[in-house]
Amino acid sequence: MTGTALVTGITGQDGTYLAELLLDKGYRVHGLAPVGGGGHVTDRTTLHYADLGDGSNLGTLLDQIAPDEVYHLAAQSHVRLSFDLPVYTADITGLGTLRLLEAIRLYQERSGRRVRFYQASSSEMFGKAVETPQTETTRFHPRSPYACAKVFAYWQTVNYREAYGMFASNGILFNHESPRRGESFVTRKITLAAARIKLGLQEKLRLGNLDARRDWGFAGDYVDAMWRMLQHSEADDFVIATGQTHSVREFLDEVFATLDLDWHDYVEIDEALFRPAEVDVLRGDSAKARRVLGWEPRVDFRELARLMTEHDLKLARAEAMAAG
Ligand code: F7E
Repeated sequence: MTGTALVTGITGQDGTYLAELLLDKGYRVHGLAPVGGGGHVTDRTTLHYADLGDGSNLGTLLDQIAPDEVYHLAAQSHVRLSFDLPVYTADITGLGTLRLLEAIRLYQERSGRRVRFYQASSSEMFGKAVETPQTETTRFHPRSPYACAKVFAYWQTVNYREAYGMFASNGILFNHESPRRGESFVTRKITLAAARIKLGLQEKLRLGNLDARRDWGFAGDYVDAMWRMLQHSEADDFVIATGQTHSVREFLDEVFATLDLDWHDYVEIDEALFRPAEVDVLRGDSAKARRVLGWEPRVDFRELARLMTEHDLKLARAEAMAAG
C-alpha cells in the first residue's frame, strides 16, 4: 500500500535511500531529524525536528502527520563511540525507541488508526556470536553499549507487538554501506582515504583491527527489505544479510587494487581505534526474508567496494581541482 510514511533518522545513510524508495512508490514522506542535523535530504520530503532523548513532541507530531508506516532508523549508531558515551547511547538508541513506541501506542488509541512500525535492529546484537551463520533464532550476546541498547529496543518492539497487538517488526540488518555512509565507519573511511591518497591529497590511513570480519551489503538493497517487512501480512522479525563474510583487510585489498595501489604502503595501525570488546566475525542467513518477503541482495562485496571507490575518487578529484 502507499500512504503516509514517517522516517526517523531521515538525514542518515539509510534514511535518504528509504525516502527515495518511498517517494518513488508514491508515498507522502515525512522525516524526523535531530535539531542541527545536516545531511542529504530531498525537498520532496517534509522535515520535522524532534529529539529522541526528549520525546515530548512525538505525540503532537504523530497527530499532525497521521502516518500509516513509521520507519525508526534514528540512533546513536557508532559502536566505537558508544564506549565513550554509554549513557547517551542507551538513552537515544534504547529509550528513544521506547519513547516512540509508547507515543505510537497512545496515538493509535486516540485516533483509532493502525500504524505499522519498523525497528532498525542490528547484527551487532549477535556480538560474540554463538553460531554461524546467524538467523532470527540465534541468541544475542551484545558486545558494546550500542549493541546492548539495540537489544533493549529489539525486545521492546517484540513486546509492543505481543502486549498490544501492534504491527511492529524488527529488521536485523547486517552492515550495509554506500557512498552515503558516514565517514567514520570503516568502509567509507577506507574508500575516502584511498581516493585521496591516489590523488596525493593524503599520505597515511590510520586504522584499528584489520582482522574483524563483517557481512557487508549495499544500503540501497537493504531499505527495500524494510519496506517489504511493512507490506507483509503480519509483523515479524527478519535477518537481512548477504551470507558472505569478509575482513577489513580484504576490503582494503579490493579498494586499493582498484586504484593500482598497495595499502601496506599507507596503512598505519592505531591502538586507539581498537574497541574494548570486539565483534570478531558476523555472517547472516537471510533465508527467511528471501522466502517470505521475496527479498534478495543485488550488490556483492566487490561491486560495493568498486562503486564506493569510484564515488570517492570523483570527490577527491573535485577537491584536488578546488585546491588548484
Ligand atoms: O566497524 C573495524 C572495527 O564502525 C567495522 C554500524 O552501522 O554496522 C556498523 O557497526 C569493523 C569493526 O561498523 C577501524 O573494529 C578497524 O570490527 O564500520 P564499523 P560496525 O561496528 O560493524 C552495524 C550493523 C551497526 O548496527 C552499527 O550501527 O571495522 N575497524 N579499523 C574500524 N572501524 C572503524 N569505524 N574505524 C576504524 O578505523
